[in-house]
Amino acid sequence: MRTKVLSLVSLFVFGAMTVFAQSKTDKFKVYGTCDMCKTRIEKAAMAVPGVTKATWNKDSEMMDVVFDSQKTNDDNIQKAIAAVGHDTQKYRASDAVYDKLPACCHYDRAPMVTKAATPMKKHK
Ligand SMILES: [Cu+2]
Repeated sequence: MRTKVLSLVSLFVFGAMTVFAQSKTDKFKVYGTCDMCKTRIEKAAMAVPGVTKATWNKDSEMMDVVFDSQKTNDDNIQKAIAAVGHDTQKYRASDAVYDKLPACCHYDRAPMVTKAATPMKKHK
């Protein structure tokens, strides 16, 4: 009887661990401005197979995602978002796609891609 209970417990623990291992939560920066951006960004993220939840915060420009780590990863999601015109923490949208966004959606692009981001040493 005792071993039966133990094996049931271990089976349950193992099962729970597997579920937790698959469902991964991540947070990263996505550049955007308005509610239209929010819809576009979330739609792009949700279209990635394995993504179960995608929420973009307009004020903080932070993206919260929940996904199955066996089906996809952080990079795939960020690439999908960049593909619809929004720069992310790791990936830059192509200029052609960015230019086609409605005017209200033209966010300030990441500092690293502007001309102002010249290395400090050159000023000395
Ligand atoms: Cu917008």
